[in-house]
Parts: sequence; C-alpha cells; structure tokens
Amino acid sequence: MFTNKEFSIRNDVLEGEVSVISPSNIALVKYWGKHGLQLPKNPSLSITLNDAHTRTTIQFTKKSTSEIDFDFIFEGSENIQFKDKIATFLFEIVQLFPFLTMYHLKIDSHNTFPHSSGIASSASSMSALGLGLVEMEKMISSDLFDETYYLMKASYVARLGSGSACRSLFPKMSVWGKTAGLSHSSDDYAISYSNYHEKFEGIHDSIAIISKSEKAVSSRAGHALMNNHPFAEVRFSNARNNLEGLISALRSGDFNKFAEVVESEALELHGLMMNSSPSFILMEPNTLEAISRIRKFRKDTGLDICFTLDAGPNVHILYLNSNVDKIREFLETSILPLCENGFILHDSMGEGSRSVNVKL
Ligand code: 2P0
Repeated sequence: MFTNKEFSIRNDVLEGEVSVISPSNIALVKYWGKHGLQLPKNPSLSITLNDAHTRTTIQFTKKSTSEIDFDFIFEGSENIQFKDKIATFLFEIVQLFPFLTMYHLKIDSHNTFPHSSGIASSASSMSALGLGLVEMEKMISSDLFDETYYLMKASYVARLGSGSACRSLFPKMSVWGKTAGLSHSSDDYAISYSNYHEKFEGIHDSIAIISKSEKAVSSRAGHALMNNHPFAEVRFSNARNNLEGLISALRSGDFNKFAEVVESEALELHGLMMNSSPSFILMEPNTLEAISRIRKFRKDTGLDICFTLDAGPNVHILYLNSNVDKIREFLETSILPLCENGFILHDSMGEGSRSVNVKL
C-alpha cells in the first residue's frame, strides 16, 4: 500500500524548473479490466521501452492566488483537449501535492514518436508528469525521503493518470499488481522486475505500424467492457496463470514458453474485445497477415521471435539480441510491405525514467 508522506514546504523557492524523460512500455501480460480508482483486476508485466519516450518540463512560479493554474504546451503548441484532461487530473491529485495551488505551472511535453503513429502515448506522458511533479516536490520541500519512496509515489500518481503508465518508470521490466511470489508487488503502484535469464537482456521490440488511425475504442471504454463480460472471471484467472508461466519462462530462459504465453495474452486481449458488448475488432487484415508470417518464419528458421499486440492493429515483434541481423532482414522484406507508409519503429528494452534537468 502507498501512504503519502506530508512534507514541509520551503518559503524561499519563488521559481524553478524540472525536466524528466519517461518511456512507453509494452505489456506481455495485459492489464484489461479495472475497479475502484484505477486498480487492476489482474497483475500485468511489461517491458520498458527505450526510444519511444516523452520529455516533460515543468516551470513553476510562485503566485498569490489559491487555485490550480497552468499552461500546457504539447509539441510546441497549446493543446486545449489535453489541457482539460490534465486539469481534471491535477484537481484529483492536489491532496498528494498541496503545493500545486501555490505555483503557476508551465508544462511543456514532447514525444519522440509521432502522435498519430498508433503508439499509446498515455503511458509515457502520464509517467513523465508523475515523475515531474515528484521532482518538483523534492525541490520545494525541506524534508528528503529515500529514492524508493519517490519512485513509488511517481508510479502511484502515474497510475491515477493512466493505469499502464505506472509501469513505465522502472528499468528493464515492471510488474503492476499483487502477485504471488513477488513480495513487494502492489495494486497501488508498479515495481521493477529484473529476475530474468540473461538471454532476455536488451530484448528488441520492433513495432510494425499496420495503421496509424485513431483507436476505435478509448482505453477507458475498453476496460469498461470487462465489467459484466461473460468471460471476465476466466480472463482474470488466466492472466494470473499466464504471469506465473511467464515469470518461470523468463527466469529459466525458455523462449518457446515465453512466446506461447506472450502470444496467447495478445490474442486473448483481442478475443475479449471481439466478445464484448458492444464488440470491437481492432485488428486489420494486415495484422493477421503479419502474425501468420511471423509464425511461419519462426517455424522455418527456428529463430527466437514472437509477437504481441496492444489495444490496436499494430504488431509488436519481440526478438533477442542474438538474432538481430536475420530478423531485421525478415522485417524489411516480409513485414514492412504490410505497414502503412512502410513504417516500422525499432525499439528495445530500456532503463526507465530519469530526471534530466533541475533548476532553482
Ligand atoms: C496494458 N492496455 O497492459 C493494456 C493492454 C492496452 C492493452 O493498459 O484507462 O491507457 O488510462 O487506465 O492504461 C491501455 O489502457 O488505460 C492498457 P487507463 P490504459 O498495457
């Protein structure tokens, strides 16, 4: 459980600036279905990405009024739609950051990946905002807590903004949700996970952009489809079993088992959406064609490669360091032609979020 620590505010900080970077992540065991205040119905495990990230800068200036007041700049221009979402979010979390009413904020956010690329930006952007606010708290507080607490708070806050965002802060891999055998795991925030065989170090995720279109269903509406879903209880139980199987495969270095669990999770997520009421089919014909080509290539070559899917048509292709050259050649010749505008984003396991600039 997370308990917020009250801290004393310094009176002498009239202005300052923090900049943080936080990446996106891809879930191997999926979070799909929530309850209460953004609490997951089952635990999930993700790979933290490296290149796909958000950089957020918060400039703050002391003011005399007592309401929350901020400007939001996204990719260099004001964005009213995002600003409204952030206003609601800041209002919800003001008890965790009481100083929010004391400063005017200018929040400036940039992604390294195109907004309309079909890559979920809520994970990187909400985790960057959570970490930015925690960095700001450190600057204007006269108390100092340990780093573990700050990261836990950033993850807790990110979760309130967007569930999957709480997994983006940690290096390598991350687990969110109470999990048997992982004593520090929690539904309130995510933890770092690095107990895997060395062959998974630096695992690659090449994202085949099958379609750049806006998602047909928002994640909020998608999660809501799990309320009263006929397969809900089976799904939550499967997810727990899959996480256990995945952890075992990660530890022993069993790629075949890893691929079996990861692909089954991806298809189950889409199966659940197809069976929801209303029903959604988020895969495109080329999504299925890519899956079929990946499986055939694996069978023909025996190479360690598999796929996962997010809540959309794009295919995340996972492979190990040892196979890079042959697999990149396969991606160029067989997968690229299936992508919108021939676009594949090559990414890999990364080191998580970090603070890049702090100025008083
Ligand atoms: C995940 N997804 O584990 C799953 C798998 C998409 C498919 O979490 O409503 O943006 O903000 O908590 O985290 C996408 O949903 O949803 C998601 P909210 P979020 O990554």
